[in-house]
Amino acid sequence: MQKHITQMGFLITLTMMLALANLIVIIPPANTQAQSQNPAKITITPEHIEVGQEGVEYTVENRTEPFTITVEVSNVTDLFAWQVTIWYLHSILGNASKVSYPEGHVFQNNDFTNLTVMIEYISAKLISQSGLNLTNPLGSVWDYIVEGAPKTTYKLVGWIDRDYNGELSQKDIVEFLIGKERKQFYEILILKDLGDGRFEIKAESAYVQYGAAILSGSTFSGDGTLCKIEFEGAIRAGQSPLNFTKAETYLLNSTLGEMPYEVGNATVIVHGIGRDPSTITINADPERVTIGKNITISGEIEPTKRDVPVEILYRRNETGAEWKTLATVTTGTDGKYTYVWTTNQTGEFKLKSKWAGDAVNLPAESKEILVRITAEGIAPGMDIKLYIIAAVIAVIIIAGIVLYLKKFRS
Ligand SMILES: [Ca+2]
Repeated sequence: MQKHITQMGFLITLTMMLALANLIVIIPPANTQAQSQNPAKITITPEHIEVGQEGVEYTVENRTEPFTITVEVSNVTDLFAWQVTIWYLHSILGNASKVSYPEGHVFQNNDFTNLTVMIEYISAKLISQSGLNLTNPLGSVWDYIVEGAPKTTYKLVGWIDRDYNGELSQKDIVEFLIGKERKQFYEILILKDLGDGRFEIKAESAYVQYGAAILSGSTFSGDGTLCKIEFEGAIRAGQSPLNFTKAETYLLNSTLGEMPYEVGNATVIVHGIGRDPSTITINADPERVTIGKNITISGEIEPTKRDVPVEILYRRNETGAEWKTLATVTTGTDGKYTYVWTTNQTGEFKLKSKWAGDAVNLPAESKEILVRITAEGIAPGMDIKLYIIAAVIAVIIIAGIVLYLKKFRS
């Protein structure tokens, strides 16, 4: 019994000593207190990048000069693991090409491991679940639609009115909440009114995610470099942020505690001629006619373009058949175009339309549609065999009538 008490006494003493030791650690010395007033900071260097030349049009094939950024930390204490997520506009910068740990990075002298290596590009189609207030889209819920993947629900939680037109539009940046925690930024390329209050957007997102954790060695304190990110060169004039997604950026200490931090984002300015994407639609009415009848071909350019030429092309629906110009028409004040095709040949034809773009928008080509022109006398859609059968029946009936008339006369 006595022994037990002694053991318990020892345990209590040990616990008290440990608590005291903890207290010593917890009570920060004066300089640490100064550090807590200056929290850790994650920054991109340089914070201002300018590439490209005025008057030049950059594309995926003709990029600006490449550029590289480094991600730095300052004021960290006991850094054990880190992850950074940086998003940017794919329409301007394309994809980052490489991410790496540069010479002298924070875990250089340790045995460490990669946490994540992601250079991601996402092209998405989203449809608002209900009517949308374009001037106040925050809180709206969207269905994220990917072919062959289950439908996911995204909530619009952030909005940057990039063209300052006061409403959700092409060029704007939206922040979507995916699930409970994940946030992702998207640039709206096309915003389409579905006519029933709902809207469809075509949007894209691009980001780099990178990290590291120590396997063995000592944690890092002070200022240093985390990683280096290389871009092959911008693909379009404009301005892109290089911004941290805070929900997916963290600094952990050796007790896996998250260090509070501030961020220093960066901006890339791309000089040159910058144009936005556009789309063009095509419809044919009717899609099946007999030769000599009219097919009305119509469509529109998005965003609306008045008095611009639209080329309508056609080809036989056969492999190797070449596209020929059917007509060149001009859009009206409503941005729509129409052409009435008086058909003069039979067969199945593919139709498409295109426009050449202008100073603000890139050219676009429509999808291909199919029309069928049948010989005169054949009801549209009627099979040729049925036509022969009908002709045979007609001949039999006529023969019958002739026979009947002959009998009647004789
Ligand atoms: Ca806008």
